[in-house]
Amino acid sequence: DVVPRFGVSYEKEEDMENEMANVDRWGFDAFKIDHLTNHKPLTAVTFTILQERGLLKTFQIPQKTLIAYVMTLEGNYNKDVKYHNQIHAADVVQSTNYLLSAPALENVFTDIEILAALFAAAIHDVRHPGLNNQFLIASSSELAILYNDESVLENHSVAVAFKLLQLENCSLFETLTKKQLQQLRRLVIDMVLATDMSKHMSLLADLKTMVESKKVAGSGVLLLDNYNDRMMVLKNLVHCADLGNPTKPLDIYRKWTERVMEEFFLQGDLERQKGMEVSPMMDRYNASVEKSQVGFIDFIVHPLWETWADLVYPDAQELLDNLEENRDWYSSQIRNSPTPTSEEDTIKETDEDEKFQFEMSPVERPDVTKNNLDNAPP
Ligand code: 8BR
Ligand code: ZN
Ligand code: ZN
Repeated sequence: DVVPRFGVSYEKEEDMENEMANVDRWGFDAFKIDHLTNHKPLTAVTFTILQERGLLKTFQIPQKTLIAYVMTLEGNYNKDVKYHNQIHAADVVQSTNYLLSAPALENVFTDIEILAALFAAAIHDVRHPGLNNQFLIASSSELAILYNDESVLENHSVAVAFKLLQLENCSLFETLTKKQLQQLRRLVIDMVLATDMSKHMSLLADLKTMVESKKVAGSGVLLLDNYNDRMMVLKNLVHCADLGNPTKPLDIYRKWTERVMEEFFLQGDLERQKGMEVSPMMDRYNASVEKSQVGFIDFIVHPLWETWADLVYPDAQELLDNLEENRDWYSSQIRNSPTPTSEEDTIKETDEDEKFQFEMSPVERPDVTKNNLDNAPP
């Protein structure tokens, strides 16, 4: 039997083709693909991209095996989770693929590195329960115990993804040599663990150092001549894709924000119910969605994307422009939005800095402050 064009079945042929025609563009709409494929966007996007890049041929991966594996992977994303579900995974695969295609990175990475980056993106949040590391640690969850409080969710996703490769018909990397497989595994582990937000500041610091001493070949393509530099750029690339929402067209960005906030508020409800301290951004009675987004952009997303844009200059200028416009839009909404009222009708003031403590490790706190000052608006 024949494999369908995008690796999954779908009914509205024309709509599907129209949307998948955007797979190489930054405005790609993963929500539409989720809808058109009966919630199999991850399979459709991953299959299409690997096929398009010729990676199945290069590594002799049978189409059937890829589909069996990604379908299983997709099934292991939690569809009831509002944000960290298969749509987010599909989106990060598509964004990673776009970033890998930057002219400044042409022929910089090997096929194994590209395969590893796309695979890392596909698996990076698998089995995410819709609760963050801090919650899992604070509530002494099974997962926190299993991973000794260190990058709990990220470690779990990698372990689950590699375990799924052992299922029947799912051995995606069977045809790779032992050396290729070792290399791929190392790359994937490092990239996924680097999506832990508590690693953000040190990852960004490394990227900044590289930008300062950036080397380019004659053709303007980046020169990355050692493993550590390549690895560091790949970690930042997937991290940028993971934090790409605020750089997308505003209507898409707003959909992601809605979902991430719904997920946060459910965690906040659970914290309240368990008598735990409610994370400021997760308190549906006190949080300001618009303020959170402006803070998220000013302290996390803009510093990262600005540095990335320097690295691949001028390939990411448009995305940086989007980001700045979107930031101004959310900022303009702050005055218009009604002030949230708490259960007792009291409003606690929470400053932006405090809001971003929640996923940063204590050791890295001084850097956050330093960064804030460095990037303070005039
Ligand atoms: P993860 O996808 O690995 O969780 O990293 C992104 C994190 O950035 C989210 O968990 C969340 O803490 C934060 N975030 C905020 Br605040 N707003 C976001 C948004 N609009 N889109 C994505 N992440 C957001
Ligand atoms: Zn994550
Ligand atoms: Zn993610």
